[in-house]
Amino acid sequence: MNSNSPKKFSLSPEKRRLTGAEKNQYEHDGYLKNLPVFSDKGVSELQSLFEELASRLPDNIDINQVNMWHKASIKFNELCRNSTILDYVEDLLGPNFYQWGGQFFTKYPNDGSVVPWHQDAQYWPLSPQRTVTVWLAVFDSDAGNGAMQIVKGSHKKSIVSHHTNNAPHLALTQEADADTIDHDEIVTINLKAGEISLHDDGTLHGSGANISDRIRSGITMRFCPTNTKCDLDVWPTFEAYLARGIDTYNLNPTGPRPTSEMFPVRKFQHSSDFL
Ligand SMILES: O=C(O)CCC(=O)C(=O)O
Repeated sequence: MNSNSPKKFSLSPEKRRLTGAEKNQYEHDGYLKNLPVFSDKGVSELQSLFEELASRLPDNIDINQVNMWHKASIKFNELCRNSTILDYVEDLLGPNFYQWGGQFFTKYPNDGSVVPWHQDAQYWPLSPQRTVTVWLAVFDSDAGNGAMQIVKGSHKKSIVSHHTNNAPHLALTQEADADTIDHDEIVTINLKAGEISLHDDGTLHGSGANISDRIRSGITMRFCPTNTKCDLDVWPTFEAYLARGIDTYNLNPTGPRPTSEMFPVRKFQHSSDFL
């Protein structure tokens, strides 16, 4: 390891590949949860990374409003190249895929923030719509501290009606209309720190407020098969970061791995902002 190589996080001895039944469940329900990635030691390392990166942000930057950490930080980028995470993603997407997003979704105790119900594919200009989101729990996440929730099977329906909601406590402005949520199918994505969930970009999801005295933070990593093209008229700063395999399609601009430890200051920054 040369001095520029970031440290690798310690993996859970229970890490594995997805079973056929899990792949079928993902296809049928639009999500999987409780997949092991990091050991207890790895969780401590992960939490230290969170503290380090969060403390790098100036006070006026909301950690939930920046989403390109994989372009800014060598350590974050390396975390997203973790072989166990990529194995799980490969089991769903096949051998060739890239990453385009890397973000924290953090709720400090009683900070009141809420993620409204939404479908990611509703506002992502990607075609075909096949992004898999990895949600990595930095701390335990459960109903008590505002864990993510999903509507099982909602990815099988078409995109539902959304409206704009600019309420300040919402982490996103796109919100699915209330009557599109089937409350009988809601599943809480409770995760132990160091575990991941995976969800389809058509799956309705959101999360309530953290009313506990415990922090809740997860890292999302967005992965697409290499035949996915972004509409650059909508997202001109989009860049594909090949995560595994080869890209024979070359449909998108690509970004270089970061070479230093920087931090994003707004959404959708281009890699050249971090050089
Ligand atoms: O962390 C959450 O509660 C929501 C995450 C989310 O909206 C996403 O992964 O797209």
